[in-house]
Amino acid sequence: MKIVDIKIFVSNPGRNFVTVKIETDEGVFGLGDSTLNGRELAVVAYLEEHIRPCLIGRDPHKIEDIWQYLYKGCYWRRGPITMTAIAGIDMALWDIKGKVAGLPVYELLGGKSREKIRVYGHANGQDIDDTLHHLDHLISEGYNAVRLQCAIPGLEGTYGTLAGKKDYFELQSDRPLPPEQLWDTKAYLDFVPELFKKAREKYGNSVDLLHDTHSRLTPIEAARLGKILEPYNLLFLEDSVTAENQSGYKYVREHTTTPLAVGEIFNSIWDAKELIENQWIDYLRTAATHAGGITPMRRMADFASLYHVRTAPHGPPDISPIGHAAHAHLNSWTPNFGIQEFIGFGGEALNRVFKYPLTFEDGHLLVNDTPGLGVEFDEKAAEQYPYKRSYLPVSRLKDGTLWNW
Ligand code: GCO
Ligand code: MG
Repeated sequence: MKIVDIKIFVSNPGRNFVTVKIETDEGVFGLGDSTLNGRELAVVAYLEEHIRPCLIGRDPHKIEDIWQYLYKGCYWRRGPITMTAIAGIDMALWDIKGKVAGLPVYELLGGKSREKIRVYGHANGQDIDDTLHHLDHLISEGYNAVRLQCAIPGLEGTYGTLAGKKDYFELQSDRPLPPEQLWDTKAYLDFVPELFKKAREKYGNSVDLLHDTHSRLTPIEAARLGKILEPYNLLFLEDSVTAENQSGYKYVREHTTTPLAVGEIFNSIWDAKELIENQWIDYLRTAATHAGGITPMRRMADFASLYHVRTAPHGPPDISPIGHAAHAHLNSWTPNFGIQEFIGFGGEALNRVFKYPLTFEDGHLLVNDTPGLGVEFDEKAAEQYPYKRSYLPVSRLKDGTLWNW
């Protein structure tokens, strides 16, 4: 079997997605996700100019060799552009192998370790009542683990608080320049414990709660937050600090028993090595789409399992249904799987372009047994939704200092 072409599709059915299609001489094709929010076209150029020519004529069954070839062979290892480009190729190759074998990808990985995949949803609001109202709604839909994010008084556009509005998808796909938002750590730390206090008063321990700090704190601030939140028994506190310097988590860890999660911007195991082997974190949030695909995610999960770290893959709307499907197959297999972030199946346009192999039931995702990854992609429909440049926001402190968004 030979690779005869690699096509790249950029579409915006609600937000931008980069889809890789590998075609073979036997007519079987594979699909992969190479979406890097806000930097999509850099990945497209990498795929078209620097990967496509090298793979034409190769045997698509050699997934490991192709992965090593793209990773080691480029000399400039790692980085989000390279690893997101490799991810789309790697997923497409697993998709082909599954289709040829007549087996879903989870069977190729070693078979199911569980029948269903536990997910957490997002409850957001403009104030605490609004957020808890959203939580009520998710509980009534069957969720039993929910991330709470609430607008901080005085901080317009606080991270994660748009989802309560119906245009969450659109707002994030219509930012031709990066919007600027205000950040104030003191206002945040003064406010956020009240959100969890009220949530526990209302629901007791009947629902698992999570929270994303989106890397806004220093280690000692994060340590303090973790400690204050201990009575509210979070499933995890996500991205409390940036992790370029992994030992930042040592200080958070030493001061709190609130479980810690990080990893959505990691693009290789090296970003997490110290975090894992020092047992500074509890959950690894790395995504297949941004870390080189299914092949390295499997290795990361195995490595993490040696240190009691569980996986909790990043599941935002800026990962395409193919990336979500890759996670579903990985999560079905991963013995040390923890929980999957999930915020629904997207809008009408998205569902016209992609068909998921997943269903939501009682707080869990179920993956069907279609061979390969199981996603269908309608190329004609995708053409109706052209790419739109769109950026993530940036954050500034009140005095103008640029901060972590
Ligand atoms: C999450 C994330 C996202 C990211 C987004 C960036 O936990 O889901 O933090 O909201 O900000 O994916 O592209
Ligand atoms: Mg996050």
